[in-house]
Amino acid sequence: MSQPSPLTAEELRERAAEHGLIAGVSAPESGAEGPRFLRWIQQGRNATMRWMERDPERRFDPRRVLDDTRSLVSVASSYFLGPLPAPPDDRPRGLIARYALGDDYHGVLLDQVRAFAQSLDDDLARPYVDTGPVLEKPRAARAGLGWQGKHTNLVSREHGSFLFLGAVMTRREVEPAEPHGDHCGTCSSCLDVCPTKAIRADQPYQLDARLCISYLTIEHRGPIPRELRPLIGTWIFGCDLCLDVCPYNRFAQPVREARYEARPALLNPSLEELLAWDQATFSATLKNSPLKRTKRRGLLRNVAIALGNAGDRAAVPALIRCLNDEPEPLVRGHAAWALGQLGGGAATEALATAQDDDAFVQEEIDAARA
Ligand code: B12
Ligand code: SF4
Ligand code: SF4
Repeated sequence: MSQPSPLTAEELRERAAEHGLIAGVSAPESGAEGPRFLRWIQQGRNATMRWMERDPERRFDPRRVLDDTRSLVSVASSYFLGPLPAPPDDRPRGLIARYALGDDYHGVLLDQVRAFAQSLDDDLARPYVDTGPVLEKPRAARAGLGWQGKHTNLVSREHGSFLFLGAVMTRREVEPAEPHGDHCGTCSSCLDVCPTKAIRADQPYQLDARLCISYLTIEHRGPIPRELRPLIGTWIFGCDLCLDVCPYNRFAQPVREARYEARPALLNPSLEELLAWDQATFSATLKNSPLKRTKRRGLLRNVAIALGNAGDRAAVPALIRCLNDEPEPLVRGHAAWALGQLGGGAATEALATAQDDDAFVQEEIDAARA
């Protein structure tokens, strides 16, 4: 198979721009991210995301995937849509990370990245958006698209930090970019705002996924550790606190990608209404939405925690119904916890008489009574 001819960095950027993408290139060899990634895994900071431990070297050396790789092209696309509307009233409402308010970016962006990869005239080129063994953030930083902020996400001076990333492995030779340099300076806003200290002031640039609300509400499958629940606030899918405070987002221009526009059902959703969703409503409302990832039981688990934290006793009847009828032990157990948090006569009475055959739910009921 013939080797595709080299491409200048400028030509590459132009081709990417035709597909709505910002692009840059790094050489295939691993940089500092390789040993750092291995250390992160050794420290267990990947929580239950055990897939990251499999063949870890593949993640920082693309030649283990496509042995002829000459360039690792990093791409970025903004999903910043500007300020979000305020909640219409003071009833308990859930917070959803911006990236998940519209259509699933995996589909939207991967189509764009695939089309861009085809324009490289390398029939072996491999496009990825979260879908392959690439450390997309450090790669994008090495490719000159921005830098990894203290919250670990890629930040760009022009586009802020609400950016999706992707990558293309190619045999095309393109001159690698000059890395961008770190512009966080003495700022520590993202470290200060993190409620769980998933990124600690004394360990910036390193995230402990075990403590991150984004991990807990999206990737974590079972019960959420009890001591972390109060810190989650009303986030029901993901968390944007560390991105929201980043001063570089002040300069970000809103983009108009219709597919990332917020779905009305997901903007300030009423927690009580969400708690009443059955499987059919869940599937119909969340077609092609990132929220499907948690399945119904994971989302309702998060909704129950958010209701427990919102502190509005008007939600007690909805939580009691959930305790009695809900088919998922995971949801019943977290509803019991929420009732314990809200307290008051009706909640205390419901907990006093509640009994459950499921050991986890019964343990939660006992703990909530206490
Ligand atoms: C696993 C994963 C998660 C996990 C772990 C997050 C993490 N920080 O890695 C969880 C579920 C928590 C998560 C959360 C989120 N994620 Co996520 N996630 C991923 C995924 C699939 C893999 C990331 C990975 O490999 N992490 C491994 C760690 C070790 O990598 P790292 O953070 O870059 O770690 C480096 C630094 O710690 C550094 N380092 C270590 N020590 C030191 C010391 C110094 C001094 C320095 C400078 C650096 C340094 O070296 C490490 C190795 O390179 C990527 C997609 C991909 N394939 O890359 C998306 C991705 C990173 N996620 C993304 C997004 C949008 C999010 C959320 C914002 C979603 C949300 N709003 O809820 C949050 C952000 C939370 C946060 N503060 O990071 C985007 C980020 C885009 C961007 N602008 O950077 C990505 C790239 C998806 C995409 N294709 O767009 N995510
Ligand atoms: S996403 Fe939320 S919990 Fe995770 S590091 Fe950022 S502020 Fe902390
Ligand atoms: S909030 Fe401050 S420290 Fe955090 S990434 Fe942005 S500039 Fe860097």
